[in-house]
Amino acid sequence: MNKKLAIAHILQSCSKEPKHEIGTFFAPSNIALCKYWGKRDTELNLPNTASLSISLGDLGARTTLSLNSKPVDVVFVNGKEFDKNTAFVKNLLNFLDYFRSYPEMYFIVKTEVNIPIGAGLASSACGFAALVGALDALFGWDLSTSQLSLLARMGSGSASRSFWHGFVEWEMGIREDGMDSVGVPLNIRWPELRIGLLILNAQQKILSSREAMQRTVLTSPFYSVWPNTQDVHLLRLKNAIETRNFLELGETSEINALAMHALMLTACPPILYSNPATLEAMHKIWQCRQQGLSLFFTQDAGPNLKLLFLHPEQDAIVKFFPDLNIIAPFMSRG
Ligand code: 2P0
Repeated sequence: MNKKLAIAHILQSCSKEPKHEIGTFFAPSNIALCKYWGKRDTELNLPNTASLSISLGDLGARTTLSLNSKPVDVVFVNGKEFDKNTAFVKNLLNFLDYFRSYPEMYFIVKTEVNIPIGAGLASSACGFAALVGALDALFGWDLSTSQLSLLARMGSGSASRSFWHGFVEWEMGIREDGMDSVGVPLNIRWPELRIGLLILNAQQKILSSREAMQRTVLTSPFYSVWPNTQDVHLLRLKNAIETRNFLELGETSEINALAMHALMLTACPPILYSNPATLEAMHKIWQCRQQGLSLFFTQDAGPNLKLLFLHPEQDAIVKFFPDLNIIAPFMSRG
């Protein structure tokens, strides 16, 4: 099935005309503890494995959408009109094409993003989720959160996990049309959990995750072991979350991220997102562990690290990493 048909299927009984003047939606960014790396269908963004994430609370994207009476799309990011040649805007506008009821339907997109774009902090995840949520609000579709997740997944895979706070599993699904490849919240709270964003380089990445994962699938001789590794890590993570076993959660998340980056190193040509500062930070984290701190990291398609720890150890950890941007994913959320 192609993307156009899959989207039409979800929107089959939905209005083609906006019901409101504007639609607004906030989507939190999410960080995978068990990574999505490789697709079985590049058109629908259907993954080779399930993945599991934690949302970043108030960090994410708030998008407001309205129709433009002028025959042009305009995209504002953080108050500034954004260059349409950037990958971020190009991808958003290409995806919007699937939602125009007629070719002359143009949009004004205003997005407030409070994380660096394209630096491996999941800006595309919250960007696409917020866009789909804003479309739903503008047209008054009133879709379920699962349906929004299905739609956003077709914009960017990880966006399927950006509709909930807390832990979210993106179920791999087995259907060819992808209608069972959707985000599902775990509904387990862990108030002491903290994520520390260690920004080592906020520049745009050179190679998109989309290209990087595809190259890994096609060229790494070790990719065949990835799905089994994921099965084991996902089970361990879910068990760690259910039993609030932080050591198991931290160890498994760190190993999963390192396994993904190890796979990338074996792609041809090789892919390396880490820089010297990334490696230095890893060594520091491992030294902290040797000194008894329960501190772990995960890393996405960029040089930055996301540290994982529990609130009682925060003061000790900040002494080692004074510039850490600390997120409490379960604070003030009911
Ligand atoms: C993840 N990443 O699970 C993994 C780990 C980056 C590293 O999902 O091609 O932007 O749009 O489906 O979702 C980033 O990839 O890729 C990603 P597309 P996406 O968070």
